[in-house]
Amino acid sequence: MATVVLGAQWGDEGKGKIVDVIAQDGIQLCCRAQGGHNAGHTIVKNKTTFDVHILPSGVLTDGCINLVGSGCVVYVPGFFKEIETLEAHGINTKDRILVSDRCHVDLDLHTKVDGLEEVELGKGNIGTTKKGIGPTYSTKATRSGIRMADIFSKTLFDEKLRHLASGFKKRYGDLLQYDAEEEIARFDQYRETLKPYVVDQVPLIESAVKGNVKMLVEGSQALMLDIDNGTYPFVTSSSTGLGGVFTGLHISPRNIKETIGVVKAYTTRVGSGPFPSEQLNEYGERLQNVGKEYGVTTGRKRRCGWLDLVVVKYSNSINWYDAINLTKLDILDDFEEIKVATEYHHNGQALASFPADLAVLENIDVKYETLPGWKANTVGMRKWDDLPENARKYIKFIEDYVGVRIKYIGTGPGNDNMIVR
Ligand code: 2SA
Ligand code: GDP
Ligand code: MG
Repeated sequence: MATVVLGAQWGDEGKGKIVDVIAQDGIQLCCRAQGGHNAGHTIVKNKTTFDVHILPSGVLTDGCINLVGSGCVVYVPGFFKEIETLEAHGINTKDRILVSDRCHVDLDLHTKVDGLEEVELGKGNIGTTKKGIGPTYSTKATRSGIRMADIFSKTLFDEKLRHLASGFKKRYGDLLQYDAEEEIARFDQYRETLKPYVVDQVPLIESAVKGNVKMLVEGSQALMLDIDNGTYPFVTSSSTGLGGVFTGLHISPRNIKETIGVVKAYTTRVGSGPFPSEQLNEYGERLQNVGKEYGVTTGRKRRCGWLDLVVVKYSNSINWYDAINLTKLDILDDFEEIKVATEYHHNGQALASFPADLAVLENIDVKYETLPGWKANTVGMRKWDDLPENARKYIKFIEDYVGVRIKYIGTGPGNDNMIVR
């Protein structure tokens, strides 16, 4: 049976931490189903901070096998670099990391194209991580992409890569500063080293399911960045919601024991696009500073605002969470009052749900409830009863509004800074 962890807002809710916490409970196989090295998941263990990007966070749990599933895109140099960094920090990764042969390969070519696409969009740019994610999923969808399995046939790989490069050259001309032969030569180096990692995940997952292996699925990015359900086009290019688990890993819905939605106690977003509860004022700045809200992959400042329950409810309508992990509660410790967005109004009418139309979204009036702060230190708390009364009220307010139990409450970055109810 599998536990699934999914981001419920615009990402960086703290998925890495909860994955690490749950992995301690005898998880044998930890999988990523989508995304690439655009992700940045932070785990703080014994006061040491680790960041993972393409590898599942289960890599930090002894004995846990980690699979980069078919729905992911893999930037091979980054994959090796991550392994190297972990090894340098004393993490033994040997025989614990697998990559599906169906993953698409994110090439330097895709990275260059990502940059050019953003330049072309000008002011309307997406604010991507510039890791080649969009172009890799694009070439996957147009059926010209290269899969991990293709790497092992040099003739096929070289031919596909040259074909792909010449297509983009036609599109971008001299703006595309890229040498296909250089990238081909790099893959000549990777070919043998990659071999032990690459597997056919179909029989692997089938036998894991049949053998009752304890599985954990780590979502990356979040529902509001989902290619179908997010704030399109200001989204990433993969299925970040529950649907992506099935296309990326082919488990059955019956194999899911619990789906956990990770919700930050306020809201952040990195990159462009709509953000109704954003606070472009001292509150936003305070959340950014106190919450140390910087991108783990790009170092960009994250935009900050109040918790938006319209967003969380919408994401629950799509992902059907069994439980919520509310994170970073401690960041609100010093606020006199805390606002929570509860309704969007458009032309004087309350909207039934998060709207698809960005033009509507631009003209909404966000309604807030104001709750009293608790003005007390909750850092490191591990018991529900120790929380200040107003903090408990804040949590219950969210629980009642969304209709999902808040089972885990984050009170600090460390993996032991957690209340389990
Ligand atoms: P992309 O690069 O094509 O996936 O970008 C498209 C949008 O998706 C957003 N995105 C993210 N949002 C939050 N966190 C992400 N990971 C890093 C982190 C981000 C960073 O953990 O901090 O370091 O900047 C992530 N990855 C993609 C992206 O900002 C675009 O809005
Ligand atoms: P992810 O992409 O969802 O895994 O989240 P990130 O790692 O990008 O960002 C979450 C940040 O918040 C990381 O720096 C975590 O160490 C930190 N964090 C997670 N949970 C908590 C919490 O409950 N309190 C505090 N203060 N920090 C937390
Ligand atoms: Mg992140």
